Amino acid sequence: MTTSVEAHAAAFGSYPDGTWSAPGRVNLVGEHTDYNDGLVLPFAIDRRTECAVKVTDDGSIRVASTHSPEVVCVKVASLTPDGLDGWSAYPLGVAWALREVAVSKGLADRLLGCDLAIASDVPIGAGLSSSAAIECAVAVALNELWGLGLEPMELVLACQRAENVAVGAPTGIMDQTASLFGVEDHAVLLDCQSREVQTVELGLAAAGLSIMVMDSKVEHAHATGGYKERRADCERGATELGVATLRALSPADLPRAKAVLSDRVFRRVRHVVTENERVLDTVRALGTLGPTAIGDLMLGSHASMRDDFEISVPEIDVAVDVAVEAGALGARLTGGGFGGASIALVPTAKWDDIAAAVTEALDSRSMQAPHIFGVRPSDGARHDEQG
Ligand code: GAF
Repeated sequence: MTTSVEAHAAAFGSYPDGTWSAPGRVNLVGEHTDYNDGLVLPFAIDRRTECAVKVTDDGSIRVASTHSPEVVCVKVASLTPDGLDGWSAYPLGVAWALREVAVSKGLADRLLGCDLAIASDVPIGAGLSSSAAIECAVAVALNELWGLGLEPMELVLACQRAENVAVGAPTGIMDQTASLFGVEDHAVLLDCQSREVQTVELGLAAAGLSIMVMDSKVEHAHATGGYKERRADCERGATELGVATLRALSPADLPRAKAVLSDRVFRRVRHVVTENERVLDTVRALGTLGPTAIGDLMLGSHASMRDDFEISVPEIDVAVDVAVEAGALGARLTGGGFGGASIALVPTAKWDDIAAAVTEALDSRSMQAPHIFGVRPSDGARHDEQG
C-alpha cells in the first residue's frame, strides 16, 4: 500500500511535518441508537487511515488521496461546506468545522495553510467507517498543528458536523467516538445522551475468539436513501409519543407505543428501545461471563435490524445464518446497513470452516463472493511520527 508520506511526496514534492492516523470501526452492538441519544458499543479496528501533513505559509489547504488523482485546493479563510463534494468533502469539511470552532474560541489567527495527503487500508463502502477514519485522522492532525487544544469529544462533534453539513449524511457520533477513543482489546461504550465514554475489556484472544468481518460488497451510502428515512421514522416516533428522543423510552413503554404508532414506526421504535437494552446486557455479559456469552445478544440485534428496522440485505442475512450454523457464537450486521458488512464472533480454531461455509453458501445462491477478513480491537487516533 502507498503510504501517506509517499502520497505526500507524489502530490506536493515535499516531506511532511508528521503523520497522524485514525482507525475504522466495527460495531459490536447498538445500531441506529446513536442519533436517538442511545447507547452504542463499537470498537476501533486495526485498519487505519493515515494523513501526512506539512504546514505551509500561503493560507491554502491542499488535499490529496491515494484513492483519487485530483488535488483539491481551498483557501482556509474561504472554506465553506457548500461547495465541497466527493472524497475531499471529508477532510475539507473537517477543516471547515475546526475553523468554526477556532473562530468561536478566538483562535482564528492559528489557522495556517497545509498540504495534506491521505492513504488508507479501511475498505470503502463496507460499513467499517472509512469516513470517520479520514475525518478523525485529519482532525487530530489539524488540532495539533493549529494548536487548538480541543478535547477528543470536541473533535468528535466537529467531525460529525463535517459529515452532517459538508457531506450531507445525517449520521450520529458513534463512528468518530470509536475512532478517537479506541483502546486495544477494548470496546468503547458511549452514552450518546451524556456523551460519557467508557472502555470495556473484550478479552477475545484469551477466550480463543476472533471477530470475522464478512463484507457483502453490496454498496451503501448514508447521504442518500434509507438511513435518512430510518432517522425520520425515529424522530416521528418520538414526536408522536411526546418524548424528546427515543432514549426516554424503556421496554415498559412499548405497549403504549404499539397502540399509538403506525406498524412501521412502532417497529423502528421497538428496535431502538430493545437495542439499547442489548447494549447494556452485552456490557454486563462481558463483565461477568466474558465474550463467549454475547453471541445470542448479537443474534437478537441482527433479527431486530432485519425484521423491525429493515436495514439488512439478503447477502448479509445468509452470511449471518450460515456463519452461526458453521460454528460462530453470534453474528450481526454492523454499521448503518443497506449493504456493507456483517461480523461474526468465531472460535479462532473454526475460522477456516466458517469462512468456507459462508463463501460457499453465497456462491450457491449466485450472490457476490464476500470479502472475509479478521479485525482486532485497536487503539484510536494518534500522531504516528514526527517528520
Ligand atoms: C453509520 C452512522 F455513521 C453512525 O452514526 C450510526 O448511526 C450507524 O450508521 C448505525 O448505528 O455508521
